[in-house]
Amino acid sequence: MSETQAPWSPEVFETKLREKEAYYHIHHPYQVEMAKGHLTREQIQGWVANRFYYQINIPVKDANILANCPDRDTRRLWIQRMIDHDGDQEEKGGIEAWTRLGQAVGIPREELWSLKRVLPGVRFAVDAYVHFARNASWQEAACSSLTEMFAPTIHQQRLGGWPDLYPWIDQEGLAYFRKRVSQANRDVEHGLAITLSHFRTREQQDKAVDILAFKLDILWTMLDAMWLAYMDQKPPYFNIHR
Ligand code: AHQ
Repeated sequence: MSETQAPWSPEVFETKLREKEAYYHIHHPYQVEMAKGHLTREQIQGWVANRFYYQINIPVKDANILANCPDRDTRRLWIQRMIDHDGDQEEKGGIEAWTRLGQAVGIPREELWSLKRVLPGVRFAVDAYVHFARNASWQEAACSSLTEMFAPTIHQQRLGGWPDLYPWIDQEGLAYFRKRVSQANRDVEHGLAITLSHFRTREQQDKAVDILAFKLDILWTMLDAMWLAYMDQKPPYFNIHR
């Protein structure tokens, strides 16, 4: 049907993308309970250890986008995302900051990096994101990063809430969220420009909205796996006694 419909204007297209905020993982019960200060130390640690797998795969995802992108001007901008996470000579980077967050919630560096706590459901969701970025066009993969349109709010929610809600967490560990607010806004500006200019026909625009929904599924599914394991106390094979 959409192939015969007139394309949305850029303004309407952006609105359609932003309307997907309703499905953002800030609304997942795990994040809702976190924002209320209801999580135990184990539930916070489980979230930090599992999100670490997402964080270390973001630069791998972005490297796949760069590898697929023949446009130098795009690459010159996109490569900054890898540096933001991997660091460079000046900055230690976001992966190091997340390691600091791990230590702040009581997970030693070696344990976090061992990935021992990463749940199968989280691993599959994150790997699906990396595989998508590897196999999709660089423009489709850029579009999938636009869940970050909604990220500044969730970072600010943690920065504003955790000091009072989780006073046992060393606030040094929150540096990652502080840095991410401005980085996310800059990334979204570039990702949105690519998306609004690349997806022209109504059919392509519908596809872009579906790609964003796919990425929202990835974020939601990660938290589903964590809910089962850390809230319901039903980690994989919990009922198998050998
Ligand atoms: O810390 C996050 C981050 O670096 C990124 C990169 C971006 C992408 O390329 O998909 N998405 C993203 C996100 C980060 N943090 C998440 C959070 O809840 O802390 C949000 C997530 C996103 O919205 O996709």
